[in-house]
Amino acid sequence: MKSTTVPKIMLALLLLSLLAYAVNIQSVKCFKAGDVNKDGVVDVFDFVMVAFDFGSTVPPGNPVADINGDGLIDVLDLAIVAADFS
Ligand SMILES: [Ca+2]
Ligand SMILES: [Ca+2]
Repeated sequence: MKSTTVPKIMLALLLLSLLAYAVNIQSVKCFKAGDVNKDGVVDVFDFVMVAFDFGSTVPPGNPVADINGDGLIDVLDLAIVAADFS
């Protein structure tokens, strides 16, 4: 009966693949709460998205503009954008 062993090169490739996967996981973008449009930066466009529906309830306002999730798009949501502004 022939014994089957995994060549060391295969183990090395497996370890390299796992390492590359782990590095890739760590490079996933973490969006700040104020990044309303999820483009990776908190800037004037995020302010505009909140300002556009300012004073609205959700719905009909855009739910992503209600950053704190209280059902009202107001100064508290703008404050979150301002706090995260880059
Ligand atoms: Ca943004
Ligand atoms: Ca809100």
